[in-house]
Amino acid sequence: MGIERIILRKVRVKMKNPFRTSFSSQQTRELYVVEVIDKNNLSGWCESVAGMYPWYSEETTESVRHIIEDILVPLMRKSVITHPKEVSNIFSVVRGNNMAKAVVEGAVWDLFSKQQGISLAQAIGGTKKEVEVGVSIGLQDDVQKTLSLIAMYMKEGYKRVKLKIEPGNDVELVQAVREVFPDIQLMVDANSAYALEDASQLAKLDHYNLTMIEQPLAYNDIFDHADLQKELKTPLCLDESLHSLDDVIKAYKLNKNLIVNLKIGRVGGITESLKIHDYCLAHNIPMWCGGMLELGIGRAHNIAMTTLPAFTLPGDTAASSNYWLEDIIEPEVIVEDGIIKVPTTPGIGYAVNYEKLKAVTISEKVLSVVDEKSSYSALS
Ligand code: OSB
Ligand code: MG
Repeated sequence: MGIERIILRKVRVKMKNPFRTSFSSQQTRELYVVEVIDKNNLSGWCESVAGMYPWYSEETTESVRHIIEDILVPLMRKSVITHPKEVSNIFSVVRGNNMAKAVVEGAVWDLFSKQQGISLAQAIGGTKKEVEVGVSIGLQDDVQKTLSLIAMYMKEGYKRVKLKIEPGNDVELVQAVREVFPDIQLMVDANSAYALEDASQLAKLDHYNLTMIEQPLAYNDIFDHADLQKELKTPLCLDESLHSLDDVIKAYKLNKNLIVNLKIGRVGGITESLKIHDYCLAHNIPMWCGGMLELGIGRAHNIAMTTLPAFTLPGDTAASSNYWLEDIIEPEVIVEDGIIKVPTTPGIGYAVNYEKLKAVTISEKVLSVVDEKSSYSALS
């Protein structure tokens, strides 16, 4: 593919409002934006979804930088990359660190699509022209606030609402929402805040016609979730504990009611995501594309992923303006009647605005991918 260099830009951005889950409240994000540049000066883009602190998963903003700079880029220097599907093989000697792998691989996929002159959606085999999306609502100080947020999102046409819950902030919250919004597509996400002993409390949620309960138990558990499912009618969805196709296969073996939240970063990239997608499609496992409070580049990747046929449930890719005063892509991601029109221009289909990117960049590093000893430079 003629990849010559990678630029790592650390950006700092402030969200319009704090986003509170059972594990943290955050309003500032620091993340790496990765630009992969080829010998014709074409650029591919992706953004890291790792948090600043290891509250959601082990990875952090800076662990991602370390792994990219000190491990993944040196591996790339020793390899010839002719297709983005090869990148996950090259990285497979590295255990874990999926978000670091995914941000580099995602940028290579964007570059590849641009080299081919096709959209990223097309490059991965997606066919949908538009995708339906929902919205994730963080924990609020009072129920009224949640109700008015839902009213606003319903007016904007979002196809489903996901409520964050935590012990002490669950059944009454859902009950209050259901009284005002009896028919909306509603689900909850506990981000691992419960234990198997809480089964009877979680079973009360069965009365509210929820599409699913996302990751109630430990971030690294698959087994107990399957036991919990036996106590619940509402399907359980896994987020934190699915890192690969193997994890999905095991979770489905144990629980035929499984729903999959697919996050490209959490599973190590687009190639692994495609494997998971194909498995879910073949086994009729409902799936949807999760979100990690992304800027526009990350949203664009999620939109492309959602164009694949097994993504039958609305995902978490809200409009850029839901979280950001100003995005770094043009145009921003726009949601109308709960629908995003999938861009058709090459790659991710949104242009990075260098001025806006520069305004939020706090450090920048250029890494050469071409090595004297590499076969790539010997060939070129
Ligand atoms: O559990 O899906 C999650 C945000 C950060 C970390 C984990 C999660 C979330 C969200 C937000 O729910 C989804 C979004 O990007 O809108
Ligand atoms: Mg989740």
